Amino acid sequence: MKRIDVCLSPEMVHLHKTEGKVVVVIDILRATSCMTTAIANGMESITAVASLDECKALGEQGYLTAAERDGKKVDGFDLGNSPFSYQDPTLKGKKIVVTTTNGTQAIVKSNGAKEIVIGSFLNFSAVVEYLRNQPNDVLMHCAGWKGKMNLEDTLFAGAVVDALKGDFSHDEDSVLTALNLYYSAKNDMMGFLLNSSHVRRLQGLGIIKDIEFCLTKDVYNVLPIMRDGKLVNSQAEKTVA
Ligand code: 3SL
Repeated sequence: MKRIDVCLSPEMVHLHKTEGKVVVVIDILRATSCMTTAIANGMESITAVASLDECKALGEQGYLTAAERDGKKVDGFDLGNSPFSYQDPTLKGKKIVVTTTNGTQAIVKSNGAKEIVIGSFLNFSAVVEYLRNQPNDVLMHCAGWKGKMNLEDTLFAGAVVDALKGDFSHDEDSVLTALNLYYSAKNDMMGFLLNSSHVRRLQGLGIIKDIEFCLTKDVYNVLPIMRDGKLVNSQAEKTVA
C-alpha cells in the first residue's frame, strides 16, 4: 500500500525522504491558497522563489511580481499575498514570480520530490483525488511559520490523510498529530483557529476576510503542479495531451 507522511515544518523536511514522493506543499494562510486562486483564475504560471532579490530579478525579465514578508505586501512589488488580489481578470494568462515568508520557502525546500503539488482547502478535493489516483508515496509538507509548526497547515494535512483512509498507510506520530488535530477542529475550523498565532497576526493587520475564504473547502477544482520549475494548472496538461 502507498504510504503518507506529514512534515510539520520545513525545518524538519531533511528528516523525511522527498525523493520518489509526491510532496504536497501547504500554506493555508495564505500562500498556497493564493496560488490555487491564481491558477483557478487563469494565471499561466507561478514561479516560487525564496528571496526578494530573486523575485525582483524575474520582475526585470517581465514577470509580474508578488512579495510578502510578515503578512505585509513588500513595497516595490506588484502584488502582496491576498487570494482576492488573484481574482482580478486582468491577470489571466500572466506569469508571476512569488516570494513569501514561509510558503515559497517550503516549495523551494521540496525540490528533491518526484512531484510537487499545491494544497489548500480551496482545492481540497482536487488534491485528494490526485493523490488517490497516482502511484507514489506522499509527503504533506506544512510551511508553518518561520520554522515552527502551525495549526492551520497541520489541520489541512490531517484532513487529507483522513480523506485518504484506506488508500494509504502511515506510521509516523506527525500523521497522528495531524489527524487528531483535524478531528478536534473539523466541525468549527474558524473557531478552533481563533487563538492560533497566524490568525491573530493577520487579524492584527486588519486581514479578516482572507482567513474565512482560505478555510473554505472546494471553491476551485484545480491542482497547481510543478513543471520545469513553474507551478501550472495540471488540467491544462490533460487538455494538451
Ligand atoms: O508565510 C507565507 O508564506 C504567507 O502565506 C504568510 S501571510 O499569510 O501572507 O502572512
